[in-house]
Amino acid sequence: MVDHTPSLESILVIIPTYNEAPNIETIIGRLRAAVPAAHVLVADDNSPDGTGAIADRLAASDDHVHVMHRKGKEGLGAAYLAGFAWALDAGYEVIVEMDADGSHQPEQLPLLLDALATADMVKGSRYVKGGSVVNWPAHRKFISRGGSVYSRLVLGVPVNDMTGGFTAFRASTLRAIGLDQIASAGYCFQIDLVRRAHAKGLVIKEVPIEFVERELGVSKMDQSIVSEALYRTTAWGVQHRAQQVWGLKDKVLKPGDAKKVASDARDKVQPTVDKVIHVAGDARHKVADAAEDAREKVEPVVKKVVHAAEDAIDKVQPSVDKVVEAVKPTVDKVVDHLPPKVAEKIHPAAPRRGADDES
Ligand SMILES: Nc1nc2c(ncn2[C@@H]2O[C@H](COP(=O)(O)OP(=O)(O)O)[C@@H](O)[C@H]2O)c(=O)[nH]1
Ligand SMILES: [Mg+2]
Repeated sequence: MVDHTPSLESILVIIPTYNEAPNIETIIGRLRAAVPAAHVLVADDNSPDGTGAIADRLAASDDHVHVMHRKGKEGLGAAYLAGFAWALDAGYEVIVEMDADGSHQPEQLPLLLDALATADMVKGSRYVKGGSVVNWPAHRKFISRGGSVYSRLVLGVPVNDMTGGFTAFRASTLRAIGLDQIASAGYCFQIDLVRRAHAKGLVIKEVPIEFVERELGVSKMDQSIVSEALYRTTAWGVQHRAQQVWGLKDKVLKPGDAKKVASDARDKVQPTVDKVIHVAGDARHKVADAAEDAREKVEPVVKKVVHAAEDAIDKVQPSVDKVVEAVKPTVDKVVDHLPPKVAEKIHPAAPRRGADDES
């Protein structure tokens, strides 16, 4: 699906924020230094700590910085969806997701952008060779790593860091994956994007990154975010497997394909049928020819027999006539002596005894 190289002059980095006042200025400064061409969109959910106001101040002095003020905390997924819509509308060719707290290092963004030249979507990955996590407590490592392995397995998607949020997309990728159907709010939003891109057959690459836990502010990760990721991923997994099974069934039984299967089968069978008809036709002609041959051969014999029989009859006839003439008087005499009814039956022409007497 990778079609053309996106312009690296047309990059928008979306930074979702909720209470990131201690981090927002630093991260934007680092990003502007690392990739000067990139534009930034801060998608702030009306942070009570004033993050939005800081972003506004930065935007006022830098035309590469933009701010989206959202009405309240609606989750990472909702903020990104609003950011994506804004980016596509503005015509950016490359759209990047990046956290505000410094966990995603702007200095590593060029690695993602380079890889995007031959991919539709590039994930900064903690779980490929060369990737790492710095300063994370054991339980966070466990949840993140476990979540990636679980979602990778149940969804059948060949990506190692499924929950990572440092990602670069081509605009075409976001358009292809059906953003309007995404309901995921928390971290499973990232899993959702990967599985959708994979389902569309898009090229997804991972590049190793070093993920550094935040030093300032607090994580917004909580139990409900983990639960949502778990139940949604499980539901998608079931759906994915079911689709695989139904897809298989469809391959065999799909009603729309019935005609095609039938016509394919007919095309395959037709030559054989033609051959059989041809052979049968040949055979019929051969039998007819053989019968004609036989008739031609037998006919003279039959004619000879008929002639012989006629000759025989001609030869016998005079003798038969003579015999008839010779026995006739005797027969007449016998008839004369028969009762008239019997005589008539045997020899209707015979003169009936007593007939003349009556007249
Ligand atoms: N707009 C918005 N941003 C959020 C929300 N929840 C988290 N974030 C941002 O998403 C990024 C990652 O969140 P963080 O709390 O650092 O998650 P962690 O790194 O997994 O602990 C940060 O930039 C947060 O400010 C939210 O509900 N709305
Ligand atoms: Mg963080």
